Amino acid sequence: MIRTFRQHILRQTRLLDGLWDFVTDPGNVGQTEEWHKNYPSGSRKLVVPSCWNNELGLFEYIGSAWYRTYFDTAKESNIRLVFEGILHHADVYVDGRHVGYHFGGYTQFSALLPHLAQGHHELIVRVDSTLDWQTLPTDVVDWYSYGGIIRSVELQELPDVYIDSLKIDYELTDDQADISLEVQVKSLSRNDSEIVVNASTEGLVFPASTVQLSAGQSAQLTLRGSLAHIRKWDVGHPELYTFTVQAGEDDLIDRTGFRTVEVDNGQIMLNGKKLYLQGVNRHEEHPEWGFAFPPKLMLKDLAILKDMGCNIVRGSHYPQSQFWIDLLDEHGMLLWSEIPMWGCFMSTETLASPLFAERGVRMLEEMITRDYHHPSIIFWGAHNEIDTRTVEALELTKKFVGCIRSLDDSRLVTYATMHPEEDIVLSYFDVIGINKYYGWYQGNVDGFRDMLQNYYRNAEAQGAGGKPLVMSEFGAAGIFGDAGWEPRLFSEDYQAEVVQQALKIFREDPRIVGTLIWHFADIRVEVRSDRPYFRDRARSFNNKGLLNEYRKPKLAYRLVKEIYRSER
Ligand code: ADA
Repeated sequence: MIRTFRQHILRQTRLLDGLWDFVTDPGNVGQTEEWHKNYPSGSRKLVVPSCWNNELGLFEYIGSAWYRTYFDTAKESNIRLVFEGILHHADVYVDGRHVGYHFGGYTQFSALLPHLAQGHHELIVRVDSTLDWQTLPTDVVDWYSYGGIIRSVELQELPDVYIDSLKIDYELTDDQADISLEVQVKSLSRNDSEIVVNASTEGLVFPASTVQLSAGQSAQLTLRGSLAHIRKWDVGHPELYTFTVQAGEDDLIDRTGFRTVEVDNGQIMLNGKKLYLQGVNRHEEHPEWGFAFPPKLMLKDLAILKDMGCNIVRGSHYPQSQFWIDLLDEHGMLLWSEIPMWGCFMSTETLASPLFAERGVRMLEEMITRDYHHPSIIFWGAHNEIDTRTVEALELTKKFVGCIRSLDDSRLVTYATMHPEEDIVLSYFDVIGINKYYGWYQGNVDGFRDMLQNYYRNAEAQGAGGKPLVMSEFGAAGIFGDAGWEPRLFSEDYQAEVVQQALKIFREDPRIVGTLIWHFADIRVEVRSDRPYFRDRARSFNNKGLLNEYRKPKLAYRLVKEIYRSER
């Protein structure tokens, strides 16, 4: 995987990124003609990872496509293929055999091939970027419907007994951490085995444990230890601890940071101190790369966030790549992480769909399992702008929040509501996020004041009055370079005025604990002549970025920087 640090020294890994064969399949004939066995001739080459829509002639292509590459094994080996992100449906075939299916473009999955014979192997992936009313996101999204293998593909050679997962948990008492490591080991061996499991981190060697495994079985063990005088991870103080686990001939390296996050008296407390959140929403998107966002540009985006005075970024609206989250860990920047719930505000049919709910729960599980150790993540976001006035939303909320809390009780659970005045799910969350666009879709900026009073009344009535409130989205469109003497709609001046006035209102309200401006940079939007959506998106972009899509600052950026860097 593309991480900022090495996850294995013993386990052999290699990236399969590079030029793959690629052919689109608009009629879906590939399945009947069994392209997984007879890959069609005349295919073109495409770089993995990338989005195919960034290639000439494929800009508007939504549908299925077939990718092919090869890999060699020098001896019979246990192979695990790890796919970091494929938009959206993926079927994986090795040497003509179907070895896995996954839905969900922003979470990783793997295919396991025990005892794969020595030789030259063909890997084919059928990718389908089609979305509908039961997918996350749905087929109506305020971003571009990119398709493809958007993140890296890694090949791992596993020993016969290997580490399948690691979960690092800790309890903090002052500056002491009581740590437990839950290690899951699996055997692919045809014989019984006995292995020793060791683990260590800076200043601590865990007592080793011996595990007996019957052929083909798995086992879970917990290693415990305590560390005194720990350095806490905090905003701007990215203290990280690296854990190395070795099980027989396999190893796994991961990192975490020690910190607490909780709610007290209507405030968010990080390491026991009141936290005021200043941030933006950010899509991991760029017009040249789509969602296959290059690491080099991530570093620059992070530098821009820091320059602006942000301490948090919302990963709108899907799990971000691990490289980005590693960088946030390393720079002491907070993250709100969520699953791609978008397009469910128009009807409750989607919310009531069992398939939709099942997919959402699986995505939550995949996101939380993958990203559990990142200290930068303080919020899990359950959903965005669903119709939270309805019983369907209430039922889905119970499922999603129940799932999150069962997997992680060390972080806060939040969501973004567009119906704060009538919302009936407030009591399920630790922190409430409000998305409202006074000054853009609704009246003028002063409308925020009445809306907030109505929200507070609704929250009181539901027994949720004391919950911390974050303004999770607000803003206005401003076309880069359109500046003048007066703040006309769509000008940089107008956008700057809306954002500045809104921030003033929010910063004066003691019940608001943070602001996340929509949006970091302009993003490409799918505006199609045959559909009624997003017709106001000039240039086919959501122009509410403080920067344009090439990260050039607008007037609003400079004002926000001044505000975020000043005392409240
Ligand atoms: C919503 C949504 C964003 C974006 C924004 C806008 O609040 O969550 O993804 O679409 O509105 O620009 O209208």
